[in-house]
Amino acid sequence: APSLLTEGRADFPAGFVWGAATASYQIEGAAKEDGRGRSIWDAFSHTPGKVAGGDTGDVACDHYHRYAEDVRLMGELGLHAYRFSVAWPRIQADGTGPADPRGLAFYDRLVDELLAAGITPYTTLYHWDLPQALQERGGWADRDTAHRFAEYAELVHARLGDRVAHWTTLNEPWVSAFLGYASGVHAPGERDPAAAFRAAHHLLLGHGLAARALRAAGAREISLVVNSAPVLTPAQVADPSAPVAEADAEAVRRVDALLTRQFLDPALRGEYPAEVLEIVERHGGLAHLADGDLETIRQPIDLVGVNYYNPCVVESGPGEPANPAWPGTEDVRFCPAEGPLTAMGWPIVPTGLSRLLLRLAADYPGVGLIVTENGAAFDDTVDEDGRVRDTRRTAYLDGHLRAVHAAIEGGADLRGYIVWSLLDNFEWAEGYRRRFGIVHVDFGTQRRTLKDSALWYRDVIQRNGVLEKA
Ligand code: PNW
Repeated sequence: APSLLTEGRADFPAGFVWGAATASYQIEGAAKEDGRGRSIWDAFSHTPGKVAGGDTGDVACDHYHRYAEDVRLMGELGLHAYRFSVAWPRIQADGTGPADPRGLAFYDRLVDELLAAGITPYTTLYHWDLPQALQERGGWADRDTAHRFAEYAELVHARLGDRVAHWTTLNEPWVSAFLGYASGVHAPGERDPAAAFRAAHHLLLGHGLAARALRAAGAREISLVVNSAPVLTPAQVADPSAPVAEADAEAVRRVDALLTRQFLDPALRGEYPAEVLEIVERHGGLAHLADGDLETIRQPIDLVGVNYYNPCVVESGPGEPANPAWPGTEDVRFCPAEGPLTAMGWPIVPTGLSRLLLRLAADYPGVGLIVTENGAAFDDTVDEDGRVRDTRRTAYLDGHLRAVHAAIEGGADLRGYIVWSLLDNFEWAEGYRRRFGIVHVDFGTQRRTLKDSALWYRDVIQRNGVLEKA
């Protein structure tokens, strides 16, 4: 029989959750409305030279005002789930104190609109927009931020918890810590590896404190979302069973420890990988790890959300220049992407997703998995007839859904698939020039247009599967 990884009809299990995702700073706009405070992304995007084209999230998709229209689009697509994040500075302008009722009221309206349309809200509490006032006290490099985060989480849950069952504490702590504090490509734009490791630990501590508080308040399902990827040698990308030299295997283990195990081992097993502890000792030391932290971090959680875009390809490279996002890998070569690329320059490797899911299922038994982000940026334009012919996105999604299907067949406890993104939006350091949406947004007029991939996704959801050919 032909492998369903490339063709043939693939049906998903009954109850499989189909969704689409966004994040507050990337879509909301209304940056100064209803008491919203400044976040680190307001400060960063308004600093010349940080974001392509000088773009900011001041207006973005104007979703703050157009949420009802956007929920209508979700309804047209037949989405089961919508994954969105709450902007912390709308709830607490400076990150402390009582909740601003105006900020809470926005998410209250959004949740009600979703429920009325039959769409299940998946709420992420932190998708990178830290209140700037907390950054001025050290941000995630400071331990107190973890406690502030747990308080904020309780405030949001107190208002939405009667209607929202699915709660994610953090989105992609690796990106927050290492692009924010080590490479400086993201807010707050620091370049201090020791601060990045402290940030990673305090993000985990915030996750644990918030998960404990959410559970005590009755939250039904709690998850942590990580950006993960299989770490492979160049030969393994093409041939999974290609032999790996010991020096390359060691490079692979170290990068995997930093990317995935640094977060999932503490959260699910209550321990840091030895490779990470060894690197942290050489980058600022371990003094920020307090007694009891790992017990706090290891809270029972229901799901791990997996954001996957492409594999991470490395080999041993003695004498390589340091890669600022990866402290402790000075002798590792991060290999340039090969083969077909998206507009981000990211390689398209669907089998990376099945490998990743099967590996996580094997290494972290007892926790459910859900793909919380997967998708691709391409240079989409609206044709004269009003259509957006994004055939490469449809092919990307079709291939990755087949990989998801293969992982389920292989035994992974995979609950759903959430595409990134519902809308073209503010793509962080890349600004608006990188379009990940299945819905096109004209940022001049705010007009939304369903791309061909959105219409295809609607049919996938309807039949709960992919057809012979996309
Ligand atoms: C994720 N990297 O970000 C985020 O969760 C989304 O907000 C974002 O829009 C999406 O992926 C597409 O980029 C990442 O450099 C950003 O490894 C950068 C990296 C990974 C994930």
